[in-house]
Amino acid sequence: MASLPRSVVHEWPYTIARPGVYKGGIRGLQAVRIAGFRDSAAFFGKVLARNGDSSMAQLLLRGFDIRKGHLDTAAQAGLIELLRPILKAAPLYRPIMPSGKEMSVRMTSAGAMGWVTDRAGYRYQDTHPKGMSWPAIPDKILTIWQNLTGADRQPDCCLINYYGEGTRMGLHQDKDEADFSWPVLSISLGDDALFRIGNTTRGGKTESIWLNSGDVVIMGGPARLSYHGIDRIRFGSSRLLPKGGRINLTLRVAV
Ligand SMILES: O=C(O)CCC(=O)C(=O)O
Repeated sequence: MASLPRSVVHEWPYTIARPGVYKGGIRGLQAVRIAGFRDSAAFFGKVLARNGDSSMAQLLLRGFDIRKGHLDTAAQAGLIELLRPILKAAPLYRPIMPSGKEMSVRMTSAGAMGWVTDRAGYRYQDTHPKGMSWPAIPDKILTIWQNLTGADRQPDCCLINYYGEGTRMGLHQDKDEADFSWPVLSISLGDDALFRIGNTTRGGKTESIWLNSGDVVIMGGPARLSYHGIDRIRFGSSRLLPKGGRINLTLRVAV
């Protein structure tokens, strides 16, 4: 296997190079190999043709199933409308890590459980730090989970992260859930974000890809506990949110 530099950034859109073999295989979709990628065993893409364009694609990067352009502009705008009352009922706040340092993103949740962090540690709890219950996860969001994961269970947490200008999220594992056999599904809305994927243990080489509005990432299987994070956003790169920035939703089966 060719060795990779310590960190590789995959730019999108890629030039499609030549047919390759996609090990996961999805019937009816053409398997293609992506140009410019050196570690052919680890990274394959499949183009889903839509009205003659190739803006939708499924990529597999270090076991993360990345659906480029899964949500069209109307679907993205629809989700933002659904989030408005949630953000009113359970406002975004800036969480504090157990170290006492503030996170740069602002956060809230929907669902029976919400993920929180403070001096007492990382955990799920059934109330917002201000005391109110979390609002319900909208059906449209649950449908995305159902369609893409086919899981028998619905998520009980939709963590909502807001990335303003200059914000980031360090490499971390999602490991506060009770059962890692359920995937985590992430939906990107708004500004582009540089998403870094590492390994299931700390350290080692990493690879990054720009996530755009409408992209969905499924983190499951052997990659469920892989380190991942957001290095930076391209503030103002999308017009989805009137004041700019990025919203990321992660659907989780917490308890
Ligand atoms: O913003 C993202 O795309 C990733 C969010 C994330 O890693 C998390 O909420 O645990």
